[in-house]
Amino acid sequence: MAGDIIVNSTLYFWRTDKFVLTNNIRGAGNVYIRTPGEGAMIMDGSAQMEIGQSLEVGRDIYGRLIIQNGARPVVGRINVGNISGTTGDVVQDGGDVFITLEMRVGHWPNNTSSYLLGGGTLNITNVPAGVVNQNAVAEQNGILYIGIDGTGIFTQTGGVAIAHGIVLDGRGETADTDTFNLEGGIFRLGPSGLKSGNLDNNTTYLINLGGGTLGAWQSWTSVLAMTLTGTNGDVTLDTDVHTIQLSGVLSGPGGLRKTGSGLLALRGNHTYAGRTVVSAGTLRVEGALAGPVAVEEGATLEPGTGLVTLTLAQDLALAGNLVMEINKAGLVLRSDRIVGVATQYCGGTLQVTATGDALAEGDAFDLFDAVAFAGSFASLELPLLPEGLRWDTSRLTVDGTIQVARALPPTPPVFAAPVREGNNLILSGTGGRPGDLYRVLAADNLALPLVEWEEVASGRFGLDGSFAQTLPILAEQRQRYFIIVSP
Ligand SMILES: [Ca+2]
Ligand SMILES: [Ca+2]
Ligand SMILES: [Ca+2]
Repeated sequence: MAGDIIVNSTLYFWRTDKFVLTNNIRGAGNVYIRTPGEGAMIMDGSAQMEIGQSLEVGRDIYGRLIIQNGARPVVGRINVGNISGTTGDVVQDGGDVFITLEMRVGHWPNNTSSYLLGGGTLNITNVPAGVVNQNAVAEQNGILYIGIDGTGIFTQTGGVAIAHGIVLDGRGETADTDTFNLEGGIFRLGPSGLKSGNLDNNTTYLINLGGGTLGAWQSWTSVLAMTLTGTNGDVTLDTDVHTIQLSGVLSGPGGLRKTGSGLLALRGNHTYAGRTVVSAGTLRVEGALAGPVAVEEGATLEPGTGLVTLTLAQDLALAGNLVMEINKAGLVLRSDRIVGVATQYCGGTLQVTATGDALAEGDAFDLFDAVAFAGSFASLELPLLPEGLRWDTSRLTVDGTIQVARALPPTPPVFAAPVREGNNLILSGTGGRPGDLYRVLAADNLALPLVEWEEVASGRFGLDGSFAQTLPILAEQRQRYFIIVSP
């Protein structure tokens, strides 16, 4: 059959062979795919499909759809597995799929259906009014549903997907486990984030995160448990400029890498064994991490919001910014703390911010507990202290404490041995406060009161506290005394 097909009701494909779609299909209706046995519909761009309602893969009878480069279907929904006991499978190796309403994998009961995204793009373009409320209400637009009355398995090994959110285990327990496997490619989520049905109360789901990127085109949150599998590497969580907040337990043998300039906020006691690498932006943790943690140059780590103890179990390597808060309320001194560290490699910047009452001599804050410390912070940004006080950081990389101490008396500048060059006397020395003004005073009689000494030179101490002046030696002067004063 040749020519374009207009579908304003429902068109069934019922084939037992693998066949390429060669008729353009468009209209307001549905297309149902039935390909029992070894059959499959292949979309490779030979013809295109643009329909307003549902493309159902596995409708009443098993169905299989293969989407390849060149294909550009635009459909209201893709439903995989429809009518009780009917299974469907979609394999997308390439092409660009546009879903204008929503997508369901494992739609009807008694089926386990799948979608494998290996390449191309999957775009669920609809934007619901707000974060989806999946508490016994109908499915909503903009969402990838993995398991509704049936079971859904969505696996991504490549390509780019985008949706307002993913909802797993939409209507509760089914025979198999609703599963999202990320092993490659990029999946960007919007405000609905990652949810489970019945307001996150449904629990028969698995979120397996390996190599690949879970991103954000808007800020999103999830309370769901996730497994960091390490399959094809550690998962990348790319916040872009947004915030991703995860408060379900993250477990498994893998690790995670935080990229993007925004904020990744982790809450809870996470047990994943792999590394946590902060490559860009801010990682804020409230709770515990089991594996080693590294903060790369330009990236930021902060324990929680407010005064929080971050419990680690392995090494902490700091090369970026570490932001710690301290607080004084009456006699009570509290601070953010990082404890349980094996070896803490210090580098980059330690930034400490203070709230509460004014600090006083003797106030001490224990910021870190580590078995061993290595290196030192390149830069310390500590709270300003009242006049006459200073920070004693001598134990910072010994036992993790900083303490308020009395300011050291200023040390006076001192002259080096004078040098004669012809009829000039060169007076130089060290020990001044860098940048401060100084004056050199002179007198013939050491007993003269200082106020009567003659100013013979002035200047500013160098960045290293040094100074130097060349003074002419006058014939009538048999002996001459010099003193340097500042200012
Ligand atoms: Ca389920
Ligand atoms: Ca904090
Ligand atoms: Ca300590």
